Amino acid sequence: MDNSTIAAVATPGGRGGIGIIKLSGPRAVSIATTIFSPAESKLKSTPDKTPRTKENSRGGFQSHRLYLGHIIDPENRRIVDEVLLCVMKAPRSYTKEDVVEINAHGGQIAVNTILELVLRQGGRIAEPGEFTKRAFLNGRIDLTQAEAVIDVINARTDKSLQVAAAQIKGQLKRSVEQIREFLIEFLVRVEAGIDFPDDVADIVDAKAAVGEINACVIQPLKRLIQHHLDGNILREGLKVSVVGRPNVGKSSLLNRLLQRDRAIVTAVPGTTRDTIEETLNIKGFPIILADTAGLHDTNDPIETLGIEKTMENIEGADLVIFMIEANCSLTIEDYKIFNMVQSKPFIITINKIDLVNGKCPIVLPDSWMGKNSVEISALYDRGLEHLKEKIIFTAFGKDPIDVEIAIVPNLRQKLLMEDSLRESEIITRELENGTPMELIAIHLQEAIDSLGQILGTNVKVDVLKEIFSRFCIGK
Ligand SMILES: Nc1nc2c(ncn2[C@@H]2O[C@H](COP(=O)(O)OP(=O)(O)OP(=O)(O)O)[C@@H](O)[C@H]2O)c(=O)[nH]1
Ligand SMILES: [Mg+2]
Repeated sequence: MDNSTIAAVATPGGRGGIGIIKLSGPRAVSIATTIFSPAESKLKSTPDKTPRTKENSRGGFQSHRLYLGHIIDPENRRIVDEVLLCVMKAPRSYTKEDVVEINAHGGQIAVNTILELVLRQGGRIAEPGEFTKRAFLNGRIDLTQAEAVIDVINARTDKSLQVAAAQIKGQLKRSVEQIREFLIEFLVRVEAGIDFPDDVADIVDAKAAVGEINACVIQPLKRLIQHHLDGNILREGLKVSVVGRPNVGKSSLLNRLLQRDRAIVTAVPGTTRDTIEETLNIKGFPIILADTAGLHDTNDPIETLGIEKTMENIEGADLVIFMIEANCSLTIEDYKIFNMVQSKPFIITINKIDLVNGKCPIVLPDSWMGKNSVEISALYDRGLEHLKEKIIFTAFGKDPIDVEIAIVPNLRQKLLMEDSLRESEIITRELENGTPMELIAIHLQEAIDSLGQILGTNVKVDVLKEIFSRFCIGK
């Protein structure tokens, strides 16, 4: 176990009201004592209900209490900044180690100078995510909760945040633990069967075991894996591509949904050359909306490049908004684009409904009938609520993922669940075929290990490194 004392600036760079310097480790309090001069002359004299044992008044500081004072350079006694300092003593802290937080004024120079002083007194600069890594290594949180911390920091909308916050509370951890405990209990029975081969049929009832594994392992794992597919969109954002002929109003729609003039809009066909992506929040879901170059036959080399980008964007999209105009009959190009978007879920969006007094004269061909369609006016803000509902409905179905109860594994967790599921399915087949218990035990151990890696009980060092490298410094 690393015995160093780590330090970092926890607030983002630039000017701000406050900047926080965080320390964690065995020397955190003694470093604070060396560079902090309290406004009250005697730290110990401040009234406090906590019994004043040697332990909880270490360094003169009482735990979980804010002290006003100055950071002073011990070499020249120069005042660096007026600060509020808080000591959180082990184990009642984020990392379960002694933690000190210094709330300084938010200028970069003040914050960096204090960090430098801390480092000079024996602290070491923290790696990205190292505070959370210590919280994990010291057993305060499991790996699923540590990973949820990144999701909270990166949350794009309130729904994404709700899912991540539930995970920090340990919902995913509890589900995985429950499945794993069942498998461990079953392994104990299987091993007893190996030790007492004559009684194996009494110890392990193969038929009943198949049913139990199905109900307690296979079905719950399948549900969690499905949640990854549905819920990952909350983490990554739903990719929606707006495509159509030039001039149908794609950029106007982007601007209207964003409520600002992000893309250039003109009456000249072929205005948008490059794909423009922006993130917006539709009913709590993060949507990455791409406005694309209009699709048509052209010899213009710039437009051709733009059209190639549009095709790439369609390829990577989760959903396509296929836009046509209410005031023009369908063209051969519209038919071509219709065929092009067939591989994706799409919404036929008839724009410029204002130009036809709200009555769309376009008769959609039979083959287009029954497809999702909606009439809008991007210019006059008509039908957009309906379009938003269609986007959510098409992407998530009638019951969009219930964030109150959703447990959403990330990709790493999902892959390990798939490993465990595969092994569990092999086990049920082997039980049905009467395979010897020794072989079943091997697959059980594999299934248990994969779930253990999700929780972090037997995870490899390089995997940990990879997970925590995705954090920012100071967390
Ligand atoms: N009347 C009316 N005009 C619209 C509407 N939406 C867009 N327009 C007009 O249609 C023209 C083209 O709009 P854009 O948003 O630039 O169309 P686009 O599909 O992005 O066009 P390209 O970038 O060339 O592919 C502009 O003059 C817009 O003002 C609408 O709902 N009603
Ligand atoms: Mg455009």
